[in-house]
Amino acid sequence: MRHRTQVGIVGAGPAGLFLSCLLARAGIDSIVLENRSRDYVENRIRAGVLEQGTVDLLNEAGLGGRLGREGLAHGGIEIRFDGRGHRIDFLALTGKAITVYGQHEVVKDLIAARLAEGRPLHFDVSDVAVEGFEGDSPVIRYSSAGVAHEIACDFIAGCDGFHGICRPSIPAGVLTLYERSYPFAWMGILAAAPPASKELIYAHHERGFALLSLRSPTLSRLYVQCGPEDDIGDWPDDRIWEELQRRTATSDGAFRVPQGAVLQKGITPMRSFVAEPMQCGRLFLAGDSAHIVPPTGAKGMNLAIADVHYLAQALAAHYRSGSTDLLAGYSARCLRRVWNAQRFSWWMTTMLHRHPDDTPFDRRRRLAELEYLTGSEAAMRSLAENYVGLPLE
Ligand code: FAS
Ligand code: PHB
Repeated sequence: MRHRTQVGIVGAGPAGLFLSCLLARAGIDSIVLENRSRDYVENRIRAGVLEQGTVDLLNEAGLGGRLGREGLAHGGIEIRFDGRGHRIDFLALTGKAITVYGQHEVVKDLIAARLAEGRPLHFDVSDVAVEGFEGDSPVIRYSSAGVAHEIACDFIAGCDGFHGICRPSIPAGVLTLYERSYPFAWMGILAAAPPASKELIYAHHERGFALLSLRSPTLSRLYVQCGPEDDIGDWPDDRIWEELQRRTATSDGAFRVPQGAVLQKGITPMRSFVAEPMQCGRLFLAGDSAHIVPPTGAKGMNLAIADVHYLAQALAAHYRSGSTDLLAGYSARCLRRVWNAQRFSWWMTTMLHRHPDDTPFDRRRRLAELEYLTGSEAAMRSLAENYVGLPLE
């Protein structure tokens, strides 16, 4: 079957879905293709922290209703080491807060909005292929329910994540890839347990990093640093609870991590990755298809939202006036924000984790860095302004 649209979007994660909503508000038609089921994407637990800029963009697009009711505004985070907690007061240092609201909730809201408008969003597709994007007539091919489809479009948005097909479809020699793997990963759980604290706690400990986050007054989102090759079988629930407790213990022995049923468990590898440029002809990459940050800085989803904000502006300018300036400048504009987020995420990750090849000097130097950070208003302001999100260009 043949179809025609202005923008073909591959991937229904935060990037693809938010782009489709922004294009609709600009009167631009799009078709979104997703190779997983709706239930799968709506229940895949991932990011949890929205920058103020992300919340503003969702609100400006009329998509912030439930976020406004259920999102949890946080005025700071705690950095914990040597049994002591140090609060980084975002509001005092930057005047901004963050909002804790699960990525899967954002995805639910975006899907509901897309479907309520009766606009095309196809789940469970297969055999997606993109071609012709180096010329003027890009085409997306895919199958659905055993039927072969072809979408002729003006532009393709590759929003299909790190493991998608769009980036690999770009001919060899076009992209420059920048990569760094870290010698550790995160074991993450979603637990039916009340949060241990009102705000997030990032803990540096000689046994490894731990992060105490949350989703609601009855749901905790918790992470412990684990080996890069570990798998879920290496981490029974009681080992996870014990490590969370030991790595976040306070010197007075009073702090407790409330326990509860583990509802989801998963290991997230730690990598930094950037593909430059974020476009090839009429194919534009956005979100994880173009870049990955270690989640320590809570940047991944926020970068994806910023990318498609820029891409929607560029496409709207093209259809409104024929101008191609913003399209030509899309990649460079995104990459300025991406590389700053890469730097911040790398810095948070290397500062807070225990590195297996650390020397005694390294361990002591890292503690000195944490002492300096939590004792210097200038250093805390630098962390705060990056964590809450730098202004969009
Ligand atoms: P996504 O990966 O979210 O979405 C891409 C979509 O494309 C998916 O739905 C996928 O099914 C679909 N797709 C893939 N191939 C396709 C094909 N061939 N055809 C059609 N569809 C296709 N970030 C944080 O800030 N904090 C975190 O704690 C955090 N935890 C994470 C845990 C995991 C396991 C992963 C993988 C990522 C995590 N991230 C985290 C980063 C994450 O939040 C991403 O930054 C965010 O999902 C980026 O959104 P998208 O670019 O839309 O990509
Ligand atoms: C989360 O709540 O899932 C979360 C919060 C902060 C991070 C990473 C993940 O840095």
